Amino acid sequence: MEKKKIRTAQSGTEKIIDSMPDMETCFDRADKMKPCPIGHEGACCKNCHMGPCRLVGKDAENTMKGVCGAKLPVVTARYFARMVAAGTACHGDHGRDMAFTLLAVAEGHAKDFQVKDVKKLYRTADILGIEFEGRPVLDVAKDVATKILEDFGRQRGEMNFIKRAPKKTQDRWKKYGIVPRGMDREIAEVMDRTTMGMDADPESILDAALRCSLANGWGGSMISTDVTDILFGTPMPVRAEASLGIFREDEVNIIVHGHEPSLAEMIVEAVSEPELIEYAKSKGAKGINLGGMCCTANEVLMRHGIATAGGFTNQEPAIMTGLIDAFTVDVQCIIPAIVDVAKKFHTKIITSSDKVKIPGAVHIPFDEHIAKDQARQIVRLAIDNYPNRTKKGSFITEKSTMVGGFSHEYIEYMQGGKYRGSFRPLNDAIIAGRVRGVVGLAGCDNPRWPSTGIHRYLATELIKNDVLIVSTGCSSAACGGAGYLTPEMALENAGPGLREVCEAIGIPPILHLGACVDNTRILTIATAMAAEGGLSDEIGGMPAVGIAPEWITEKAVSIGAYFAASGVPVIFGGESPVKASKEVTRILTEVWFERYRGAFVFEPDPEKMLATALDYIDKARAALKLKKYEPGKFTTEKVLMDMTARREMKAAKPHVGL
Ligand code: NFS
Repeated sequence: MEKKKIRTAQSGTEKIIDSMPDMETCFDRADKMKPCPIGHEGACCKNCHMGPCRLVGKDAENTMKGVCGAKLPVVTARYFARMVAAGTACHGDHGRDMAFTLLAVAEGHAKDFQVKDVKKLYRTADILGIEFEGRPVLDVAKDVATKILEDFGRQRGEMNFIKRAPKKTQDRWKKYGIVPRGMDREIAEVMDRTTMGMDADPESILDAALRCSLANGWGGSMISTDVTDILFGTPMPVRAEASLGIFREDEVNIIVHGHEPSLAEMIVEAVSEPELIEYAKSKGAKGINLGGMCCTANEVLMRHGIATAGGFTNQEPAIMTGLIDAFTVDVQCIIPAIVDVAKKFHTKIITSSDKVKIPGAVHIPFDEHIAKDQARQIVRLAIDNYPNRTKKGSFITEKSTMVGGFSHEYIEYMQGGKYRGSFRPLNDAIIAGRVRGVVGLAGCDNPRWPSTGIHRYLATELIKNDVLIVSTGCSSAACGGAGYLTPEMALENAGPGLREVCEAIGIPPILHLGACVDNTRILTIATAMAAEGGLSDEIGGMPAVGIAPEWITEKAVSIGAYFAASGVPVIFGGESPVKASKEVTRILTEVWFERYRGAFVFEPDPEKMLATALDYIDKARAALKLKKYEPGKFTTEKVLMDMTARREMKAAKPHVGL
């Protein structure tokens, strides 16, 4: 008998796909569509109409040229750089939209939104050199929005948040000429350089790619994180649920999917309005149930405890439950196939951005001036659709509890309370060998192998090895759905040192930091750890690694590049998209490590990913002259700030959910 193919590590998702063998999903398409072996490894150039040129064959690196004469390393470097530019554009636009919303709020055009976190606004104003003491909040907000909007169109100079990086890290960027000027300029320049007849030096092309990526990490994405916190609140730990089991049979189910939380925040408010709940009851439902997908899910989960239905590969299976009345999408990672699946059910797909239209969906373009009314319109549409639901009951019942919402501010607070918050305990735990190192587990879940499976494998193995994990994007949905984002996970699965730290502070061994733009929270944490002392005095050299084991998007490549440039080695799963060129591979791994102390490594084998991550961590420990990591053997007896000690410190900040 032929062995059944496992499509995903999520049992609920697997069950729903199995129950509808005639329904096509991304897993079927991934089976049918074999990747083009030439493009897959970066050996195809289609940047002009003399081609596409395929630079393959024996010793292609040295012998093959495109019609224009471009050699293989140039072609491969261009391909990588263009992925970075596209990813930066995507995250950058997200930051731009958030900044425009803040400006609209400050100018009084977006009455449904407020500045919810005034302290964060002041902190951001302070970083930007904007006076805030004694000034009206909205005046400060206007200045902040105006100043950060300059980052997109600036032609010369430096982007505003570059100065947030440790001095040594900045010095490296200056030395190698990769300080970004303005986001739009860096994207345009990569596109320019990589057209036919332009830059023919792979190293120079890749420098431009790094500069562009920094415009994302220390620009677009960081702006997005900060403005989202300013408008909707800086996250604190909160309990939520995860997986396809979150839908309720007797309630109106609404999903918010995508990345930008502005409309989703309004929907969160609308679903608890008594009139709308009454309206739902008038249609026979017991209430309204809101859930999220992908990064919009992370945004509303962190701030409101809204459940997540999962990450990228759960989009179609979610609709296949037959229980979703309205599936609202904003921008990014929205697969057009959802409309085809929805046609077989009663689910209404609603697009809300003029940048994302899908034929067959209802289009309600988001307008911040009337945001709450639009949210109500969407909720009503879902309620009106509820009686059309034909599916009775649900056999997807498994769901996990999770704790999410560890902003970098909260992580600092939890290590000492409001007045003594710092990164000292974490640094000390690393120095002592209780915590071997830190891994940022991030990125997508991919239908090309049992989706979420590599996240699960790495998560469990890393914490067993006393590695603290910070998790973002669909990786946090993967871990959340597996039940890993709980303090109990530390007790049951973490190594002895990490378990002790987690128990003392009362945290899970995997901290949910938010959406993919919130990878910038990791940069902020690493910067704070460098400033705290005792480890590296720059981001490079920390016992820290980033892993995106199931990455899919160009955004992921841009993120990986800005981590590498900032000094963090990153390991990406799957076959390398630059495999065709040894020279490009050498630059990404060896040259970048030498210059920036970060690197971009592609490794398809999960066990080798783990080994490579631990190797980077152990080598960084050795270079810092820290004690060699040995499980259960710690060097110092420093007392961690435990829960009792923290309670005694009269912390004024509420402690939600833990
Ligand atoms: Ni990140 Fe967020 Fe998920 Fe991948 Fe897409 S949702 S921005 S790109 S698929 S992690």
